[in-house]
Amino acid sequence: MRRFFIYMAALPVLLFMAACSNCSDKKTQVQQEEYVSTAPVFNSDSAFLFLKEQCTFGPRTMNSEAHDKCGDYIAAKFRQYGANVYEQMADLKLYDGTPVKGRNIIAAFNEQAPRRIMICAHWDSRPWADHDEDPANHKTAIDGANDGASGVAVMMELARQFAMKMPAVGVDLICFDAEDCGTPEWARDEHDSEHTWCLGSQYWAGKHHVDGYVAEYGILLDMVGGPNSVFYKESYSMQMAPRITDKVWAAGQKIGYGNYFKSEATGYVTDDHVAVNQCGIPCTDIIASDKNNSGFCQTWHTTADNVNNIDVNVLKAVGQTLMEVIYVVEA
Ligand code: AHN
Ligand code: ZN
Repeated sequence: MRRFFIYMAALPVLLFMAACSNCSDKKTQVQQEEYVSTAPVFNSDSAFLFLKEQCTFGPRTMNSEAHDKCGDYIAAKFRQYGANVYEQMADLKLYDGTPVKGRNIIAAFNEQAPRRIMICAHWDSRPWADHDEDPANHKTAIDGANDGASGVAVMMELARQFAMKMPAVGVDLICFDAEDCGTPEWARDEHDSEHTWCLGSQYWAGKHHVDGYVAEYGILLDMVGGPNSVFYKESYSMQMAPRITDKVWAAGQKIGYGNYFKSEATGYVTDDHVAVNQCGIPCTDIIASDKNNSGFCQTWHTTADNVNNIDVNVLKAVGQTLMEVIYVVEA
């Protein structure tokens, strides 16, 4: 009788042990199928801090003090992380002929490397919230937390990562100026809008920061921090840089961000990658689109494009995908 009780008492323990070894078996099986990357971890909290710091200057509109100060901040950050920083000053003209001082900021890492790629984003913010639901805001400058600061913030976190571990491939992080001062909606009757966007990248395409500059390809980041972001394959990217687009999207999907990087196509977007492609460097555009909102995200060119409307998970998905491309795909 006593022995029976001992057996009974041991039974749950035995069952538990059996169940446990069973789970861990399953776990190892699953782990074997799951892809484990060797890329360092992209810190999206750090990227978010870089995003907030840019927005703290206020809207980085052309010819403003906030623009000057933020430009200095961007150049200083990249230098802090060991980049060789080039600055390109450009005399540009807005849609109505207003002269503005453009400043492209280029952070070069591992300049001796035999192969290099470029990652780019615009750093200026739109002077007019011409898509705001309140017409009273149509001439108010936007913070551009998503449209402007997000791409630069991801590049700054990449720079911080490069300082800790230099990748084998050379990388240039290019901050284009004057992307977002294209003809406002409220001036469209009197002014053409063609060629009024992406002024900094057009300037750079005509005159690189170093003579004879070459990169194998480029990746443009535009609005990579908005809530509910989905990145479809943009049509100019598919037309002019299909292999690069497929490579980046495949990397994102492989590391588990298939719900952000969708293989489906979307329309043509006039963006900084167009000029880059035209000067002979195939460049893809990672740009969030919202098919329910006639193109871009809800906060696009509104006063709601501020730090309160940023999703760090989106910064992470894009940043870690770039880490995969840089440290694994191009290793
Ligand atoms: C146009 O609306 C013509 N192009 C969109 C490019 C853009 C503006 N990206 C951010 N802001
Ligand atoms: Zn914009």
